[in-house]
Amino acid sequence: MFCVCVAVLSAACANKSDQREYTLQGQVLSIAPNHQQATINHQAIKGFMAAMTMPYTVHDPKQLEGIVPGDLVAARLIVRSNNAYLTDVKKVGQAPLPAAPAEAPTPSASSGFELLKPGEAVLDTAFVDQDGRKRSFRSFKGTTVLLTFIYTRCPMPTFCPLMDQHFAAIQRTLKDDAALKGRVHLVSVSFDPLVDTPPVLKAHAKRLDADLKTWTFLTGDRDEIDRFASRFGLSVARAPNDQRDITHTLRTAIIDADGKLVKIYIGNEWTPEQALADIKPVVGG
Ligand SMILES: [Cu+2]
Repeated sequence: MFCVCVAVLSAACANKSDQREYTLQGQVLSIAPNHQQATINHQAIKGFMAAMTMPYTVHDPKQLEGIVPGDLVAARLIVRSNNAYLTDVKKVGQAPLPAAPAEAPTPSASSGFELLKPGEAVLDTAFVDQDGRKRSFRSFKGTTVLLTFIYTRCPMPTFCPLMDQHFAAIQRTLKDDAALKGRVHLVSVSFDPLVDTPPVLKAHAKRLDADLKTWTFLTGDRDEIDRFASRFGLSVARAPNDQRDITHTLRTAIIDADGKLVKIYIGNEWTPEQALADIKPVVGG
């Protein structure tokens, strides 16, 4: 009888096992106009992530009521396999805001990096793939490319890991779609090449069950990657005292078989279904 009780108990625990909870402490740098997101410069979260500046969502805008930039807050960070949000946000103090902008400025013409426009050719760039082979971006010509930017250590399920999951879902669809099979290539570029070496990317690809004939992971020279990525509007900021502390945005792009930009998705709001629907006419045309 005792054994049965234990079994029931552990089953109940297993149900919640994909949810983790952490305490987040930091300073609010900005709050989105809809009060559903706050960018917080937070301390290291033991066992989860390094100190960094990241946007965090709340499910209920009331959570951010009365909170203003500069406030020091403590909150509970709930992390699920494909979701993360803050709850119980409490103001615990106040401090002057840092002078530097929270996010790297979006590249503008003045920084020398013009944003690519649809129809423009994507600049050729030299990369190295997960097998350590040199790979120029031009080598993907002849296939429609869905490109995204990630780093393998990214701790936020709603950021890089979500892009990986979306690409994995698209890869599964491509396999079964007669019209798209062999005509679309997935490319994930790491903007953390110091850590994401070819063997690291290869292991990452394996975890994602990536078919390397359809999905390529690229790394390379950090400055070249930054230059390449900034043309898509991606911003990556690395802490001056710790280059591994990365704050970044997300960009995913469709590039046609001639190497010309078709479309850029901003952030993590796009879906695999949407991307596939947008890719179809590009491949067909
Ligand atoms: Cu990330």
